[in-house]
Order: sequence, then structure tokens, then C-alpha cells
Amino acid sequence: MENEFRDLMVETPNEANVFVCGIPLDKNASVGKGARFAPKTLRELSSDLPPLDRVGADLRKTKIFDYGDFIDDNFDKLTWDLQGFLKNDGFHVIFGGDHSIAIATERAFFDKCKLIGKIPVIIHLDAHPDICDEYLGSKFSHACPIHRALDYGFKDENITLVGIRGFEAQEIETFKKHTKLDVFKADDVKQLGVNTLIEILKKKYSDEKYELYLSYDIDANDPAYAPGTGTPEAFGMTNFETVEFVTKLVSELNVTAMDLVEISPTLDVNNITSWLGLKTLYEIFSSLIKANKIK
Ligand SMILES: [Mn+2]
Repeated sequence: MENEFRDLMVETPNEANVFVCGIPLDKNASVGKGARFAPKTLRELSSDLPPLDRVGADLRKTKIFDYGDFIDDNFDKLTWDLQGFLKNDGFHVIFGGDHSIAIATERAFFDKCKLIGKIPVIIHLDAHPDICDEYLGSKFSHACPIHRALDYGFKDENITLVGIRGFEAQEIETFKKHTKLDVFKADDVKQLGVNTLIEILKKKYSDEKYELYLSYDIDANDPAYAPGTGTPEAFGMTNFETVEFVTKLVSELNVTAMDLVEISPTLDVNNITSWLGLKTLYEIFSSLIKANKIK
């Protein structure tokens, strides 16, 4: 696309320190659809976005190579594609799609960590735990990725959920079987504050043996900030809370890959939700530059 990621794009993977791809899949969303259009919308909007963060810092050390979209609804094939994508040395961003795409991205991340001798960790920022074993007759629903991650080999203690406030009854039962899986509800975030939460995560995952994957479902934000999403959930985090959380997470812990899921341009209002996702991503770039993780 013309002028995509304005002033930040490079022509070859060798020049890049950030790798982007899209997975335009939303057939596993249960309520509102339209997340399949997010990769296209985010790229389109990026051509209007100057390479500066919200306090005016220059982001041009960010060198983005865009792999384009992986178009498939077979999770084994998607996992294989993503294994290749994650092999690149740098920071990885995957645009969903509904949250089911994390089934493939987290499998590929798990495999990559095993290959390089790291312990894979998932930070799941979402209104919903997404830990259903099965939802509406499907094991690949967007309500299932955390259960699939546990099935695949992620350990309870290496998954942390943040921003949670909408549960299914079966999920409460599942939590009883996975007592080391930490759940920070939206209310906990309000009470603790983001800084304390980051300190807790640093105590858990600072050791260099860990490598972290951030799965960011835009519905972690209150629908007031992110209306364009399939399952909006009241009493959510503010945009300042989410941006503070994700930027501190990437600068203070070893996060090497993330997804941004559940943005639905067809349900959005004046692209508010897409803009929030995209602007947050640019704040993440800024944070990586300040932490000297993008050079
Ligand atoms: Mn989700």
C-alpha cells in the first residue's frame, strides 16, 4: 500500500527491526464480526500517521517490514506460517482478526521459545479470560485461546490475564484447576494501579530465561475508548491505563512478539478503535526505542 507506516517502512527483512503481518480471520468471533478488515484498515490509517509519538519523540529508528497477510483458517498451517515469521530477529506485531488467531500465534511462539531454550510467557490483556475449553460447539472459538495454550504446553504460572471483567461459568471452574494462573481483573488494575501491576510482573518474569508474548484484545479498553469491537464490555480500562501498561511491559520485560486483535472497523465509529490500536502501537515503538531495544 502507498505510504503505509509512513517513513517507517523498509524494503527487505534484513533492514528491519520490527516485523508486521496480518491474519484477516473473524469466523471464530461469537457476536460481532468485522475484525477481518482490521489489518487493511490499520495499514491504511498508518499512511496518515506521522512518525512521532504523543510527546513528539521521533520514531524513525523503527524499521518496519510488512509480511502482508496470512490468509488461512487452518490453525496448523497458520502456525507453520507464523513460525517462519517469528524467526526474524526483532519485535513482531500480528494484526488480527478475532482472538482465535492467538491459538496459532501462541503455538508458534511456544515452539520458537523451546527452540532457543526460553520459557514462553503469555500476557493476555483482555476483558475476557478466553479460557473456555469449548464455546458454541467450537474448540477454536475466540473464547478458547488460553485453554488451547494450556493444552499446547504453556504452564499456568506463565500465563497472566489482565483487564478481565466478563466471564463464562465454565471459566470460573477452569480457574479452580489452574491456581497458578494469575488473573488481574479490571477492578484489580484500578485498585493496584498500572505501576504496581508492572512491578508484580517484573517479579514473576524478569529472569532472562523468560520470553514474553503480549496478546492485546482491544476490548480490554472500556467501550467508551474502543467501541468498534465484537463483544464490548463495560467497566474497562482507560486508554491511558492500557498504553501505560503495554509500553512499560515492552520496555521493562523481554517482550518479543504481540498481537492486536478484535478491532472491528465495521462496528467502529469514525475509526476511533483502529486509531487507538495504531496509536498505542506507535507508543510501543517509542518505548522500545527509549529502552534501546530498537536501534
Ligand atoms: Mn479476547
